[in-house]
Amino acid sequence: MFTDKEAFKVAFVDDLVGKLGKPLEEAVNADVYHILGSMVRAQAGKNWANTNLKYKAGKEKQVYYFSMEFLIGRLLGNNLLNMGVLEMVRDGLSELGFSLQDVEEEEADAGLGNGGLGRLAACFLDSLASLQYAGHGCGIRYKYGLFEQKIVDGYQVELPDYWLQKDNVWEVRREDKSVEVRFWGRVDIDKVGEKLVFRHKDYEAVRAVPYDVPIIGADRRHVNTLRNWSAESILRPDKAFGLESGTDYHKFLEYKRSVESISEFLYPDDSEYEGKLLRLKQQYFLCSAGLQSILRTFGKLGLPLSELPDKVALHINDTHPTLVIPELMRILMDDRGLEWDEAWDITTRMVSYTNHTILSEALEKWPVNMVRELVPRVYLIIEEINTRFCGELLRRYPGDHNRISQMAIIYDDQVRMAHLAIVGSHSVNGVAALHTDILRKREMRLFDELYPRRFNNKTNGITHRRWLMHANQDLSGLITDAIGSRWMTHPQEMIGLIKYCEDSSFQQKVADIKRKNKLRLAEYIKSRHNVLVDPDSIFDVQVKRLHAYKRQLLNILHIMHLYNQIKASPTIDMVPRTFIFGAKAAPSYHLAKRIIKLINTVADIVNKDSDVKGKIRIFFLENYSVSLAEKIIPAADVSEQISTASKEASGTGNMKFMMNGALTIGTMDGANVEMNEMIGNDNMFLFGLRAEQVLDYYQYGGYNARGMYSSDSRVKEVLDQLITPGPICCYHQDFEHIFHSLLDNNDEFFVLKDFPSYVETHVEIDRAYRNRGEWLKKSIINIGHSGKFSSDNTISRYASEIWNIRQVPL
Ligand code: B1H
Repeated sequence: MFTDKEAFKVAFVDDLVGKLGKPLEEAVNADVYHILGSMVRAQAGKNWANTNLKYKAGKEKQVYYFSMEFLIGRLLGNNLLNMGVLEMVRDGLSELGFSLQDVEEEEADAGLGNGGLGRLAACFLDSLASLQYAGHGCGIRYKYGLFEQKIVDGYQVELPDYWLQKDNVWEVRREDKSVEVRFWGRVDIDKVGEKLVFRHKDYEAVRAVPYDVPIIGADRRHVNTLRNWSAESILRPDKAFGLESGTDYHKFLEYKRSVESISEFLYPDDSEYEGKLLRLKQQYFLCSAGLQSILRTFGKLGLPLSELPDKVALHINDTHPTLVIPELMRILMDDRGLEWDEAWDITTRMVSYTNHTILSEALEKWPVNMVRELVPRVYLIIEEINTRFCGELLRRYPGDHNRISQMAIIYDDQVRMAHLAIVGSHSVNGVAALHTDILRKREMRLFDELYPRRFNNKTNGITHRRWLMHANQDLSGLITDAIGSRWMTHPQEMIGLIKYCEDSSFQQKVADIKRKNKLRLAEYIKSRHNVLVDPDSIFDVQVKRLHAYKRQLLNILHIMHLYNQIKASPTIDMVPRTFIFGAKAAPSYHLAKRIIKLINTVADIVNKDSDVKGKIRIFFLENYSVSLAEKIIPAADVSEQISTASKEASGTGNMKFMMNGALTIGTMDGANVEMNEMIGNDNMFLFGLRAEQVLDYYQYGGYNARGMYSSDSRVKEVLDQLITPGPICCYHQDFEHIFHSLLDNNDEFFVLKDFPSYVETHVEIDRAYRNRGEWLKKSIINIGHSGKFSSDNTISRYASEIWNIRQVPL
């Protein structure tokens, strides 16, 4: 049905009329989405079944990527792209009177993730399938994704994201693949002969039902699986609760409600963690259900358990699925009868772990009591792992109790999940060179000393299919015109663009595409804010989760300073700028919410002020999400990557902007450092403290924020505006909190310290933008080097250096 345009049109109309029972003329975009999506699903279905047969027949080693988040966004456009029929379908639909772009808007944006960590998992799935690897996702089918953000009177308001209310054509419920997950209860220990036998009694059973989503690779033949688990009550609760007698109906309802809450919603924390029981329940639910299903698949191969590590790799995306380790031990020992040593050898050879942050508030530590009560048998295994590990340490470092307490898995009545993950795996990777370096030399130094070969770096990546080929189709076409189409499968070949960086006709084409993308975004902004944005202004963009370390505050304080300058001398010469923000704050993160309010307050004042004469405009675009990112990023001129050095493990937005030709203003943090290695100081705008300096300040002290306030009149002016009655601080004490975080708490993230160099660097940007040829040259150099950040590249390295899997041609 996708062989050619005419065949497609016939099949499409036929399907639509047949399934919906209405003539084509009456079809609305939602109908078209449903029919087209179902056709794609059906087509992919055949390849899906085929792929699975092939993997099974070849007994191929498979990798399972366990993640609490998969921020996949919309699938229709990307599936059409990967199937190689995007243009054909677009033309076909247009001949039938529909716009594919409008149809794509009908799809719910699957927001089952917070930010970078979840989006990385989604990019990895795309690369795994596109590179023909047998690699699948293992996640949770949250009924509610990350909240929908509304801005009301400048404040963030959160609404539930009931994404399933919209038509979801992709997932398949697989009732027959359900498994049971057990919580609570107690463990009876018996001795049978020499052997201890552990029996989990009086547990509460939960049914885990998988919903499978096909992940279509770019050769369309490879279709892997994202298996998302949903929690339901077990099928015969009447038996479990003695309902025959009719007395326990309330108990049953209570049970059902509590079970369903497990996959009810995604925790809205990013780079932070909440020690809530329900979150721990979610984690164990994912680990146990995932493992049971993986072992069932392995069982069909008829191989001995000793071959498990040759056939299956398990990857944990941060520590959130660390319970995979003790849960696999439990299954291997209690259900399959292996001895500890053999089970441990198998487990550690199978599991690998990615660390995504060194922020201490994000390091998971679960209270011992909570773990022991919720999953009693698993807790006993964690305790045993800890005992054996500490024994090993004691033999290696006799008498060094200080070291041992620093490294222990259980300490101070808490289970340190990162320690469990390091000890129970064969590979620990950071997500950018600088981040891995800090892990090895500082945060995890003692572990690196103990296991020097375990730590390694895998710099993050992004799929160039979604972020360039789909989001920026014109640029993608231009690249192909210039260097041919091989870059689509070998993104590093984008480097061939460099030879055009000074070619003025190529530069002009790049500029025209950027302008077109800016006009498109301007239209979107007009539809939301009813303001016409000047497409010839510099689009200066910061979109990412709101967090103090990401320093949206530095950005808005700088804008306040610019505004002060304009008010002081209204004829000041500057290239007009449009500052664009998009950011969700965790609902309980008060400081972050104040910063949103500040951005909106400043925006209100500046956008209305006639003195400004369009020199600066500020827009906070609400509900930042994957689909909104796809509209914003191709239109950006300047990419703000301004985290406090050492704090942003990698960042991936930085890569998306680079790939779309924006120039970065950034600190030497995360993957910015590697970007700088590729393109040099001439092609990006660096500023601020280096990571070493920041870490030294933390270690040895010596920074005085008040000093900055009293010595720099620009700093003093903007900070005073936060708390003295005037246009910004007109009522409430909205911004006192911000003021105090900077001065009384000595500016933990060095906003004031980096302010002067940030201001200067923006002046440089203004200067550089005026030289169109030079700017476009830099832009092309950025695009040309960005192929190195394709997640295809990242995934190849995970595959060969961590998972030991090979490509499976079909
Ligand atoms: C990242 C998280 C994270 N690091 C806890 N850590 C969460 C931690 O719900 N929680 O409890 C959720 C997310 N997310 C990000 O990962 C880093 O900050 C980015 O720098 C990095 O690019 C991204 C992908 O590696």
